[in-house]
Amino acid sequence: MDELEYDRRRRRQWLAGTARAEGVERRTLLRMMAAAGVPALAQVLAPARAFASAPGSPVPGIVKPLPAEWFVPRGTNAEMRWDTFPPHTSQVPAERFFVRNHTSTPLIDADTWRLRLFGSGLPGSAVEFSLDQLRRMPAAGVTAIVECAGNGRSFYTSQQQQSVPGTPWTLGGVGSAHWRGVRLSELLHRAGLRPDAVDVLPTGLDPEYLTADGTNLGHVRRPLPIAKALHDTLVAYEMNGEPLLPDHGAPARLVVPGWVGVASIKWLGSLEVAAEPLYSPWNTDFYRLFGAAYPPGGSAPLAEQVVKSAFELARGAVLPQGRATRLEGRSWSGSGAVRKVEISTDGGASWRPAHLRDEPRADTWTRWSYDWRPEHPGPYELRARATDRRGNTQPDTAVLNREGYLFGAVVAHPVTVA
Ligand SMILES: Nc1nc2c(c(=O)[nH]1)N[C@H]1C(S)=C(S)[C@@H](COP(=O)(O)O)O[C@H]1N2
Ligand SMILES: [Mo]
Repeated sequence: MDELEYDRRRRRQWLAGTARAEGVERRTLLRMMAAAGVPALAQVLAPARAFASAPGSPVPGIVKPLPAEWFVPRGTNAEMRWDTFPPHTSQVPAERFFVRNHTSTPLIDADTWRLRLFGSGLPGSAVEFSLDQLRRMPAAGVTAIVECAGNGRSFYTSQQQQSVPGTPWTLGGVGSAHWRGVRLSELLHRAGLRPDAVDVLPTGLDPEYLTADGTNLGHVRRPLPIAKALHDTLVAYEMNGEPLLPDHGAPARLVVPGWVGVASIKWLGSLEVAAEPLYSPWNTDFYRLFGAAYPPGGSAPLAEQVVKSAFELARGAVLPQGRATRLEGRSWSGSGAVRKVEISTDGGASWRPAHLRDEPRADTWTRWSYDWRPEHPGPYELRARATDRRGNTQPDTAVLNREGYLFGAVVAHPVTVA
């Protein structure tokens, strides 16, 4: 599937007036809504109430505990700490998984919750499924990484002296888990998918999102091309064998393997299946690449994630001189299994292969280790550089884009030997 070609087609249809774009421009939206008599989204969504997290929580709006040993609070989000992550755990337990919330975690009553499918890409009126109904359908298990498009963003600034807005993630805006649920293709076929359907628009039940200047962009939602929806997208109700935690989308969320995290809409309330292309702010103003290196309208909407690597080590860690230290970490890519990982302990001058501790797989990360015996005291910069099976290698620098997405460059990791 070629997202660029798809987007060109979508844009042509948009210009021809045959695509829909609610929320893309507020005035346009209001005019369209008034003209078409479209009910406000809130009316068609299941009831949800915003949940106040425990008093004293470092991130209001997140429900689960966020101990400082596991998380770094970042605005409405919580970043996972790699330096305290157990190297022998392959998947991230739900309680340690990073959280990215545009607003706050809603607490949704699973008994009255319904997932509503509707739209011009379905034959008749809307179809609803309860959680029990989903659980009685054939279940599928999928291992997948969820990673924020902004993961690594802070390195544009700290490593490349470029200023970018948004959450200053280091490398902990990512997690891998086993998900279980119903394939989206199964649901779409049960609802009677029409052959001319092109987009599926999942909408979250969390509170509407207000930009910094107070514009209400509505509920978090992002069109997904039908090909990806049918290929490997999951409507997940379990994570690592347990019902989803509220913060990770209970009672059900999308899991869109390999793609930027925003595709994996949490607290799924509805799926609009459309025979015309759809837009939302999350595939127009956000989650495209804008900047000198990109076309004026931005790149195609972001889809696959880039290659990254992280050390399971504190930045600025002190390591012993004259003794072997086992450096550990992992690498991952949205477009295939990791092929090799190289380590540099001299600031990038020379590279040696890391030992891969896992048989690399396309659906999760690959753990690696490297035994290092520094002979001289002083400051060092460690680097890990991965290459995936498609031949994508982490570059020395990432090409700047306005929102600071997809920082895939090699990250310098300072340590001190003493
Ligand atoms: N409804 C809804 N879905 C959402 C979001 C959100 O704020 N609201 N955030 C998205 C983003 S940007 C990311 S990176 C992932 C994060 O998933 P997690 O919080 O389970 O780690 O959820 C995505 N799904
Ligand atoms: Mo994200």
